[in-house]
Amino acid sequence: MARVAILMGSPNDYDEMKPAEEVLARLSVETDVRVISAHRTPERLTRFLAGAEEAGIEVLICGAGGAAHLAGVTAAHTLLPVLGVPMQSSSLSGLDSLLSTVQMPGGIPVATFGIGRSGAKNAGLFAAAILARRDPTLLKRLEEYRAQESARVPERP
Ligand code: RP5
Repeated sequence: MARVAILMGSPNDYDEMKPAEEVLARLSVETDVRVISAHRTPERLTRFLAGAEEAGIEVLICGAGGAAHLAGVTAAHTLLPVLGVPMQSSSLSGLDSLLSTVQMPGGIPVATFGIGRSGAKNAGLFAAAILARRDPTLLKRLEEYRAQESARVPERP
């Protein structure tokens, strides 16, 4: 059963959002990956969110670009933690997506990550860290992941 939903505004966001899916797969956390746009498919978003918690979703990761509303609108519909990943848009290199995602008015929080693939990867890791608070086996896998990543860093260039 998926514990993390990874939503993105367009199929064109998938390449940038894949690291979230990949890192969670490496940690054996099941994900539900969907294309849902806050402005192009608003009913799809409300329908999905209405059933998300009951379906077992505990964290939502939302990637969108441009005037990126997906994370904010998602957060408006749920009390589950929402992690926002700004996509690297072609016109403003993702600065538009970053500001749209991060500048939520007080009251409806979106935890916003860096632009693009590293932001997606960190959002995946952060989702795992949230779940690991109540899941000792996942915490162990997260510790192993950290150790493996540290071991990959050479002492000299
Ligand atoms: C947003 O508009 C999507 O998240 C995407 O990043 C951006 C452009 O979408 P496409 O025109 O490439 O489908 O809704």
